[in-house]
Amino acid sequence: MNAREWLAEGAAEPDLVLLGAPISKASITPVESWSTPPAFRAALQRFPTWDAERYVDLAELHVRDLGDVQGDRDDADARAAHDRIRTAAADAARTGQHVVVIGGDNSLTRPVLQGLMSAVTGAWGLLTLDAHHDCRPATDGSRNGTPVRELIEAGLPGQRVAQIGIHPLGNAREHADWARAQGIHIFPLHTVRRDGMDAVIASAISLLVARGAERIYVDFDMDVIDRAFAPACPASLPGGMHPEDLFRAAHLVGADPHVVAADLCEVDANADVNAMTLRLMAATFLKFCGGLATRVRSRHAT
Ligand SMILES: [Mn+2]
Repeated sequence: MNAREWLAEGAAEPDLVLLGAPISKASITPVESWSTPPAFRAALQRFPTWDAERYVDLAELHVRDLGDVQGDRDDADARAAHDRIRTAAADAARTGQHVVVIGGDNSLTRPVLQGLMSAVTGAWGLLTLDAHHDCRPATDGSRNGTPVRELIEAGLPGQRVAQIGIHPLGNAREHADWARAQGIHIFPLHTVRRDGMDAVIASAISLLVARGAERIYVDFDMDVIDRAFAPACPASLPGGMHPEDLFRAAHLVGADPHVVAADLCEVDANADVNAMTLRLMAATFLKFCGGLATRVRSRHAT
């Protein structure tokens, strides 16, 4: 069984539900990230369900693909699609134990997390793997550069946000200053390289939990990866994170009991080169699922 067949299993009581959010109208640069969810599913066909490094079979995880929310291609802007995504995320949280959303551009993170917050009570925290702070002011509405600022301005405490992979040349000074002033825990790329990803993930999660986070949402903005490996991300940069570090992060957050949902976003399948970025996105999702499988394995065994 390949990973695409596994995703199509349609489990009655899913450990994980997947939702596609094919939107692109909120992107600051003109992109076609609406094209990614079906291409992502097709890329899964290239992978087995067996993770040899972690000795875990993803097939132990019961999964249901809920399909794609209606996107924004026929709309003037992303607002109506954001509302649909918010509702669909809340429904998804009532359907499965864990939720993964496949974008689409990064503006989806705000409606997805708000939908989850409305469906699942408790104090939420946000962990981003992103070259950017995404703390631009939403003066022109929700964009792919505004979700973290919008969430904080809507009440998410800045100290319950951690950001891993911030690029040295990826952000305007005023956005970096705003992020720091909110108390966001920032782990730039050079910190990942100095301390290693395992230590950074442990540190980020323990900081969020110490500030009261009971449930953690992980935003994988694929543009955290070096542009040489992620040509289909409009804002990926040279000198970015290497795939093996993102894979380590994805497994570790998947295995952490605080983590209940994630998104993977900012890939424009129509701009990809030889499916490089799509396969990177698919592998990141599978590493996350492998971490999750180590958790449900112990639950199914009891
Ligand atoms: Mn982003």
